[in-house]
Amino acid sequence: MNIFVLTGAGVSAESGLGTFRDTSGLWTRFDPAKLATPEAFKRDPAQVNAFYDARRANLRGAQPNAAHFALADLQRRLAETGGRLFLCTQNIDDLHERAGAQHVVHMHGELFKARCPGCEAVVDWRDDLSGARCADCGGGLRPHVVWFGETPLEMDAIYDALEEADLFVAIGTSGSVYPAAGFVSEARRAGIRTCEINLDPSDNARAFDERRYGVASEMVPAWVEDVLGGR
Ligand code: BV8
Ligand code: ZN
Repeated sequence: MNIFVLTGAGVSAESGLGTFRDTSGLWTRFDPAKLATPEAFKRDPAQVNAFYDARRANLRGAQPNAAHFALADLQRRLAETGGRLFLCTQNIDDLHERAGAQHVVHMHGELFKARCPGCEAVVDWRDDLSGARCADCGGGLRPHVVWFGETPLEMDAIYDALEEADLFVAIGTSGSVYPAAGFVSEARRAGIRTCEINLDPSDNARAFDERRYGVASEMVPAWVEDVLGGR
């Protein structure tokens, strides 16, 4: 069986990383228009870098939770039976990888990477980014993160994997950011079964055939057992 899983900030919420639109969500304390756009970075790189430096420090102290481990386990067990889990995340944390998941597709980039706008070099970066220079061309580095108005990464691979899936599952996402929020409609158009696992109904909940509500650390391990048990 080929399963396409899309995760959002809700899967990392119980690991202590902020979500975006919940009551205490990041975007309720910071205005994304001010921080997560190329214009914001151009206008005030120090402020944008400080925002990501704070999140990078938070991530260094965070641990994967049971939902991350269950998805890594699902990927291993599907591969053993000739199936595949395509794990696409909107998150820029590395908790899926730290839980053992492979080939994670970070469509919105990665917090522990930096990019040089000058020569497009992408480097691992776990510390503060403010004032950092590119080793190749000396240009100022930016977070390797996809901001609003920028093109998400690996879209061709994502749409190919969607076409080949038998099941599309969205976990811990509000369904409010495109093109990720549109994946469920693509899946339905391709006649693929869809399932939403979330704390509460997302903006596009009605598009899903099956919906399971609760915290990811409980819901995802239970769902993995169901989907592998063939129930
Ligand atoms: C693009 C990286 C063109 C930065 C992010 C009108 C219509 C359609 C599109 C647009 C439009 N107007 C503007 C657009 C485009 C725009 C967009 O969608 N804007 C929105 C606001 C309308 N999109 C873009 O600009 C994208 N680029 O469109 O390029 C294109 C299109 C197609 C093909 C090629 C080119 C780029 C968007 C990327 C922006 N970058 N992140 C950073 O992280 O700082 S987006 C940001 O929101 C986050 O990264 C996150 O990934 C994303 C989505 O948020 P969620 O992950 O869903 O998080 P949220 O807090 O919203 O929800 C959490 C959910 O978890 C909640 O439902 C909650 O109930 C649940 N939850 C909480 N706790 C738990 C839980 N669930 C389970 N257990 C728990 N414990
Ligand atoms: Zn460079």
